[in-house]
Amino acid sequence: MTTDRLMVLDLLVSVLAAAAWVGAGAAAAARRPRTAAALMAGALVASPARAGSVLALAGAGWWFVQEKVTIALPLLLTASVVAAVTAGPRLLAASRAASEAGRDAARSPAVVVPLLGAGYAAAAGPVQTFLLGYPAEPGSALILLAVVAGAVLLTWRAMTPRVPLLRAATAATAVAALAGGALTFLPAATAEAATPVAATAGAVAPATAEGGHDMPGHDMSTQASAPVRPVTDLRGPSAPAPGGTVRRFTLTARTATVTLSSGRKVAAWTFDGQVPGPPITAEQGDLVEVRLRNADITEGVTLHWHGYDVPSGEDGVPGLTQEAVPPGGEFVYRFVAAQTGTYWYHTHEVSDIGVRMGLYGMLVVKPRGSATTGVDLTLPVHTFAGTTVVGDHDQPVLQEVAPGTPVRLRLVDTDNTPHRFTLAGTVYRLVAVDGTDLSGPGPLSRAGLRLPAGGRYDLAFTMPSGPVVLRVDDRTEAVRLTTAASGPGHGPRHGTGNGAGNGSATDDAPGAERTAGPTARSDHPGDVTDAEDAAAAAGWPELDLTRYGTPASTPYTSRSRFDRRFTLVLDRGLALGDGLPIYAHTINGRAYPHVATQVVAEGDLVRLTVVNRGRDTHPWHLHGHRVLVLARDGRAPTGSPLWLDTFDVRPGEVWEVAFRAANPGLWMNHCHNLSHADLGMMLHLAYEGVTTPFHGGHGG
Ligand SMILES: [Cu+2]
Repeated sequence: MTTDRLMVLDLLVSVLAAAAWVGAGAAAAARRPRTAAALMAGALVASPARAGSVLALAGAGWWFVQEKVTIALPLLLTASVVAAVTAGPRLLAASRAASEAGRDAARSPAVVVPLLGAGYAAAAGPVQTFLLGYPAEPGSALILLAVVAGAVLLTWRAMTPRVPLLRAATAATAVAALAGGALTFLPAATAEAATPVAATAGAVAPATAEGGHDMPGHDMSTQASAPVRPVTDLRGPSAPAPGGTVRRFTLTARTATVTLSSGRKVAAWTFDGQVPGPPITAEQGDLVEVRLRNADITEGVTLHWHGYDVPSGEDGVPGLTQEAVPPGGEFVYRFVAAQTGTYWYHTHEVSDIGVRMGLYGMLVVKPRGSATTGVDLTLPVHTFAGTTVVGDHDQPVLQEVAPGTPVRLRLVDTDNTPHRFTLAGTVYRLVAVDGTDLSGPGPLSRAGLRLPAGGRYDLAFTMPSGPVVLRVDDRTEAVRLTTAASGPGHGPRHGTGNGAGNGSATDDAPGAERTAGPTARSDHPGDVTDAEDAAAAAGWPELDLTRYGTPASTPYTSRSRFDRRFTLVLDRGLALGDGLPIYAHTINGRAYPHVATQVVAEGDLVRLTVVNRGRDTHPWHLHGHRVLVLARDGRAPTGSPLWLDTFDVRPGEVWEVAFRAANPGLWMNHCHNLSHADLGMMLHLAYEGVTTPFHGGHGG
């Protein structure tokens, strides 16, 4: 059983146990001893069963059961034994008696209070898991115990005025609650004062108490020797690499009404009045210079180059690497286009709203001197007011392509959630992920491709003699490629000009007019899929990227010696946000800006473990570095090495990734579901000695 299912099963068992105990107590109070006895029997099955489900879940890792093993399970089992011993015999006698006296005996405090008490104790488990999350700490555990004890005392007192040692018990409960409160809130209050500094100047003085076990490799002496550099000194060069040219762009952020392909108008925040913004294209080695201007985005705007490992001062994180550009202001970004492939840019100021409203565009870098042949479409998928839009198309992108033409489709997910793609009508290859070419990508057909939020997949194939259809989420037809002779695609050629990717389409290249050569259809007669059968495509199984392609050597592996190891346990729970307690998306029980900064030294080999014990998918995104996947759920990839900048950590999953700290600076490390990031799921990765002159309170 998967960890995710075990988590659900355990939750189900814990709720059943609580319901059975509370139900037994309620039935006894209602003078129904037989019902009460039956429910108690159920509770006595469910409670030990919970021990079994917790034990099974423990196999996935201590992170998944920490609060259950230390608090919830001991509490449940103890209360169950007490209830069975004290209420059990009385309840059995009462249910056998079947008389008025028996009914009255059932509702005595000696029966009802232990049964309800076991119910409160059982309910404390799921309440703790949902409200407090990982990790359980002594303070919150004391508060939880005090709440259970208080509820028991209240119930008891409500049933009879003669509760033994009521005053002493009440006092003990109050003391436990106060102690728990002090343990929980006093460190938080001091952290509040310390952390905004620690979060940014963490590079200078990172040895905060909350660093804890997350910084085992941290050594103050190495830090002292690192030269102090402000992040504003870590800027791009002013000249291209040898052979490259300077590519200058100006992007003006402004509100605009954008007309989609159907004629529908949407209010948007745009770069240059269009959504997506103008594509930025370059060849490897070029110097990209982008002048960002802000016309009227009152919240401010920046440019972050998603997946592109620019110098830290060009990374566009407001409050950390620059101030957000206000209306009337500007900022010039410069970087050498060192990485080839498919990337994107977006604002990082109030990015949850800004990106959703349209402040994003494509960044595509091709190898130097690579001849453009065939069809190359950049297809950013975005949701505007509930409608799936590809580029600026809310209708399928239609394009005629001559059979035999090489086709490349660059899929980009600019939303907060993953999208599932299917490509029907041809055999194809997934040639690149997050801009990096895969090793030995084999032919694919009848596959569902799940693209994480922020991620990119490049698909390549040779145009067959029939139509090819790309669908999103099994309902939206995104792209329909037809040959002049085939199918219903004889209409206007929406795919060119202002089409998907805003002109990234480069059809009608020399290769496009060739007559049919060997096609996938004749190469793989058994593999070709019917482009028209949308229902069949919806049933295609999801491609497991960790088993796709062929292995290749990597500069490090899971057996390498790591200089630093960090673990991020993702969950939900009450935590202190930016000043107020919120129901946060937490990292190790904390929310931004109170998550300990990860400190590294230049040259370190860093291992990052990301654990998701919540119910949401978290697309994890580290700025400034590609990470190599070492393992998912303990299993190393058996296919191509996977170099990613965004990886989906689904409920119950444990990802192990590694990177070389070779890009000094101050970096965001966060969930790319930007609404989760907004609710606390962010932290900083800081190189020793790098400082920021900005306030450091980046919130999105
Ligand atoms: Cu998330």
